[in-house]
Amino acid sequence: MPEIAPGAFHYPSFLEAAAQTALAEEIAKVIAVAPLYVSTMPKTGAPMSVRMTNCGALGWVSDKEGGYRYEPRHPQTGTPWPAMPRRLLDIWNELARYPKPPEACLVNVYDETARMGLHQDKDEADLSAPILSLSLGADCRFRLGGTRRGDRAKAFALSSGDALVLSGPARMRYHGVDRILPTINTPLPEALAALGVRVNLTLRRVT
Ligand code: MD6
Ligand code: FE
Repeated sequence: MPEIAPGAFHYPSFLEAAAQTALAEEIAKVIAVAPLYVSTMPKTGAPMSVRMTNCGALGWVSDKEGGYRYEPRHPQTGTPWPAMPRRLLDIWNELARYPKPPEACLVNVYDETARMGLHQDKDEADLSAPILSLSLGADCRFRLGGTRRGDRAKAFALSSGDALVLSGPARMRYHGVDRILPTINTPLPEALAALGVRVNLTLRRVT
């Protein structure tokens, strides 16, 4: 039932309210150590509308000169990323069905106007590992396309507490966030509420 396309699993309300609050508190601690930053696009240097940080051994970064890549340190503080909370490793073990632990957790913070263009996650050396995402706060309209950019996409809402796994034949599907849905709004838990309206975490195996 959660399999919405071969290899793509959507678990609505996977995290109940108390688990969302506990996760938000841990992510707030991550952000306190590894402040949110604005990434820029390769080549153009255009800023992304989403603010980011990471936890885990590696973090996803992007800038004009270096492009998309994983780095062991925060691009502004130069400090290693904070450890991945145990809670996230447990969720990976429950949902990812992959023998090795995630090495990176990208934290994306959206305000009401932020979006994420259609993309493939392909900066990981190990493309056989799934990517697992968790959403907190406002609903968004999420678009899941095919493995070619022009393929027909299906759009659905990702809501607070939802988990999404892209694995196997779905791992290289294009996807993005069309927009935040302001009307059907779950506020972010208190610990994160000052930072934006929606937070998405993506857990990745990199090497
Ligand atoms: C977001 N999510 O929900 C962006 N990528 O804000 C992603 O880009 C994503 O949800 C890979 C797997 C699951 C995802
Ligand atoms: Fe993605």
